[in-house]
Amino acid sequence: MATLAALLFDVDGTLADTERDGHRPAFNQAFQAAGLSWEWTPELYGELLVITGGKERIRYYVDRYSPPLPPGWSPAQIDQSFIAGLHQAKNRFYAELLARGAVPLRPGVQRLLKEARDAGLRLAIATTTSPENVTELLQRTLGSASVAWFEVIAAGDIVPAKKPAPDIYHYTLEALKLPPEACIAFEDSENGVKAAVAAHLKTVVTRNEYTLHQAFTGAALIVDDLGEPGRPAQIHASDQKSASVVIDVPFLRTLVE
Ligand code: XBP
Ligand code: MG
Repeated sequence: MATLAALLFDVDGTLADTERDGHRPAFNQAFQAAGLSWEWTPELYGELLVITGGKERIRYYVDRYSPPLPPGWSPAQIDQSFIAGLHQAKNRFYAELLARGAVPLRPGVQRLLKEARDAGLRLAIATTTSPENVTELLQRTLGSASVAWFEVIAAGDIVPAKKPAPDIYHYTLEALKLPPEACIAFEDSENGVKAAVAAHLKTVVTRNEYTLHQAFTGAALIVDDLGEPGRPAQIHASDQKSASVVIDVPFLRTLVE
């Protein structure tokens, strides 16, 4: 038994469905701008999501799928610095998509953040994505003041091993100076749940189109989304007896206290 002190949020797929309509088309725009004919369809992108981290995902695609190179290019050209350049371009295109409002927050996210702040809970981000992508998403969906709502924004290359390694959660807990028992993590994917559970965190999964059929071993609760008053979210697995729930602060306290 512990007292709930903080909520730790993943970003991609959890705060918003950023992958299919955000990162994926931005990767394609970056490939095109670099003169590459590569195209990541929604289906192929689902396969590539097994690898977290945009730079790591491009490397995996090149090594595993041997995509065509323009005439005169050699495979050695696709080195880490080339990939880093592609990735930076992808993040610029991603920011443009967010600025156009292409990626809204998932149901219940804005509500729960407000309720948590009103209840005096501390907030943090623990994500694999690049820090600039986090700031951009928060500013575009919740306004520029929202970045400061999060006491810790742990993102991207700040730790050497990305999810499913627990490092980003260890980093976040250390920065908050809190034990895992006082926190709840929010994730959408198997890789994310592995990271959170390995850091001994109670984890709520809001699954999405890409992660629907994944195994979330060790998760405390699996739902379709956080729900809204009058439209509770369906529960797919938990110790709770009810079939649907609006995930609010009193409910979250029952998970840890
Ligand atoms: C998110 C990721 C990221 C994003 C793209 O995983 O794996 O790589 O797909 O962002 P999680 P970057 O939600 O588990 O943190 O290109 O900035 O890496
Ligand atoms: Mg995620």
